[in-house]
Amino acid sequence: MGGMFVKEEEPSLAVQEFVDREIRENKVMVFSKSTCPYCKMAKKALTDVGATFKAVELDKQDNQSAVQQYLATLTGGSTVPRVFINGKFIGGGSETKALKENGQLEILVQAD
Ligand SMILES: N[C@@H](CCC(=O)N[C@@H](CS)C(=O)NCC(=O)O)C(=O)O
Repeated sequence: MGGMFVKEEEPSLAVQEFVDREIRENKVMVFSKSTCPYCKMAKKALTDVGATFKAVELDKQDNQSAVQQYLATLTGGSTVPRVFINGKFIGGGSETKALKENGQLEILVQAD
C-alpha cells in the first residue's frame, strides 16, 4: 500500500518508538505544550520537589496529535501534561500537584 497519508488513529511505529524511548530514557518525563497552564503546574510541582525532568513541548512538533493519541493508549487520556516517573504514568497537572502536596512526589522522584 503506502502512500502519502498516515491515518491519525494509527500512530506510526516511529511515533511509538519516540514516546517509548523518551519515557524509558528520562527518569522524569513530561509530555507538554508550551502554552498549557496545567503543564506549567506540573513543571512547577516537579521543580518545587527538586526534580530534574525532560519536557517535550508537543506544540513545537509536527507529530503532536499522533503522540497524544499514542499517549492515550498508554495512559487512558490524551490531554497534556502526561507525566511519567521511572517509566510509570503518574498523572496530569492536577495529579502531579496533588502528589506534591501529599508528599508522594518527592518520594517518587527520589526512587530508583
Ligand atoms: N485534568 C487535566 C487537564 C489538562 C488539560 O486540560 N490540558 C489541556 C491543555 S492546558 C489539553 O490537553 N487540551 C487538549 C489538547 O491540548 O490536546 C490535568 O490536570 O492535567
